[in-house]
Amino acid sequence: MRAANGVVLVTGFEPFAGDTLNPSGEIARALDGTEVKSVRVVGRVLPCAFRECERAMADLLGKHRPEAVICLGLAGGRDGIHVERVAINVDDARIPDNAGIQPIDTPVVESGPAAYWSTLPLKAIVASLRNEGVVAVVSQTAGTFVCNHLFYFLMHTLASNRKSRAIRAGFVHVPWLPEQPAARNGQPSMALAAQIAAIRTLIATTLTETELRVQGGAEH
Ligand code: PCA
Repeated sequence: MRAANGVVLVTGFEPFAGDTLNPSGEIARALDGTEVKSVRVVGRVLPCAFRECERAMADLLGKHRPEAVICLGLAGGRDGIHVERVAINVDDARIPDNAGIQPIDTPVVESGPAAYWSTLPLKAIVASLRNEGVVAVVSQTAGTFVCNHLFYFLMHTLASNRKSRAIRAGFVHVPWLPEQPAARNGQPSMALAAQIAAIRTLIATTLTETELRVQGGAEH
């Protein structure tokens, strides 16, 4: 049985790299205050900055004590919903973050393990999305920018405390919105309403799927 007043935390990011829109933040905003499987969604938009997003995440974990955490980010150029398998212990930024910081070959956590697996039910999520006609895959890299940084920080924080180790958590990359310039120039995109519906399905699967398959296996 799940505790009453359960909360699932969904985060997205503010726009970055000169963009005016970030679908991940729009999804978090749209889902805030809604319910999925009788669990309340707390949706928040995080700063796209290495240090500030850590602080914001730590505050949210302490304040809401969520039973699951799903972080979202934009991966322009990717097709469909990409459920990330692994967070790696490196920051290697091609561009500065929104605070002007550009770490190169720097660990996310000094002396932390090389990587953490997502604890979301990856294959069940992909299956449930495909079942609804959504393009979805397990992705093997969340990159080395702010998204991977937040993902690694989240998993490290949860793993570091016995009480939070069982919390399901992971990262999901979403594509451009059709109205964004890159999409107008032919890159893959998905309408916001479809992205929101897909993330609702993903949350429902996370809350109901009890079996966690081996995370390190090859993709099929
Ligand atoms: N995408 C970037 C950072 C913020 C976002 O939405 C990334 O993939 O790292």
